[in-house]
Amino acid sequence: MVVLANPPVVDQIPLLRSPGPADYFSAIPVVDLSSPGAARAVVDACERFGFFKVVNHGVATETMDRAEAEAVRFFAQAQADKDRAGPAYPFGYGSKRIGLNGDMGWLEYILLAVDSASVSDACAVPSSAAFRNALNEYIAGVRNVATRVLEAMAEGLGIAPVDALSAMVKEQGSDQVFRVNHYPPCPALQGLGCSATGFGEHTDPQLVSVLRCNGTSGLQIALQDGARQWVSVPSDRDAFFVNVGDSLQVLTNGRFRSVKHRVVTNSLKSRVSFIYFAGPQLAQRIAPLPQLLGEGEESLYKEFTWGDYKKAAYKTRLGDNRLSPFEKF
Ligand code: GA4
Repeated sequence: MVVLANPPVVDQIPLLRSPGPADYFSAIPVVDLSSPGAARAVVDACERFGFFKVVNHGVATETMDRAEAEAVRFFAQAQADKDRAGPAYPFGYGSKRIGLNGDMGWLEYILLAVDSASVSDACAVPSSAAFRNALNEYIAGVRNVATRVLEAMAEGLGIAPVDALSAMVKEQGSDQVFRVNHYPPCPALQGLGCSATGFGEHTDPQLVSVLRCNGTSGLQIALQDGARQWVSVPSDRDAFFVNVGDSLQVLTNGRFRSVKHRVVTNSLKSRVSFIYFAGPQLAQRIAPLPQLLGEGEESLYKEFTWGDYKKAAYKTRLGDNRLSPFEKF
């Protein structure tokens, strides 16, 4: 048998089948955040897919465009200049390596901590005032969207008070992370029917993640009905996409599912995405909300805090099931 090696440029990066037109999923739920039906629509989408698109979110197009333009300018710098903004851990610029345990993707990124509603002073990156200001304006907007989405979830689930979930991510000291990803095109694979993995399959750890991307598609989610099927999410630069994370799956005792997702690199166009990860304080207990447990219904999970989860998460590979150590059954 002849085993063909990956072309040298994508050495060590797993390849995926290139998505075709039939892989695009047009049935992604769309939630109009300004409509009275938003709460019900959010809950329905979280139960069915753990994923939905948000429109009429109130964040100005200029805010998104300015942050994107500054990100493009940052990534267009010489490699040596970008490397000076590294390493990625705990916060800063990184390239190809994801996490600490050998995962690789065809991307470069900036990982940042968010304090209250802006980039934490603990992050030296980005050093450009224009980029930092643009990100801060964007973060204030996207954080507000996350809050409203979490309130809609509580309302739709019939939980009181309505800030039962959103307060966890708004409290002083909550663990909020922000990531800017740049997936350069990978022309070496053009016409081969395969694409470089941009970001390998995983679930997000936090309550929710709110993503915005430029006009280049690449995000795929795994449908949860029966046999696993990867579908491509059509890009929409004017909307946000929301993922349910592992913590919210536990808080709802599995009623909302944390969605597996990944990014496939385009061979010709670069993709830029911003993701805001809404996590709680380290000491926050992650357990099903009592109001969601039916009579006699038990938690599916052992007791743990967000700090316990995080500590364990950094020992895992991207594609691992990070909730399995906490499952009771
Ligand atoms: C996945 C979601 C976010 O991008 C992230 C990632 C984090 C990292 O890049 O440092 C992790 C990954 C993510 C989960 C498991 C660990 C930690 C890489 C990795 C292998 C910032 C996050 O919070 O968890």
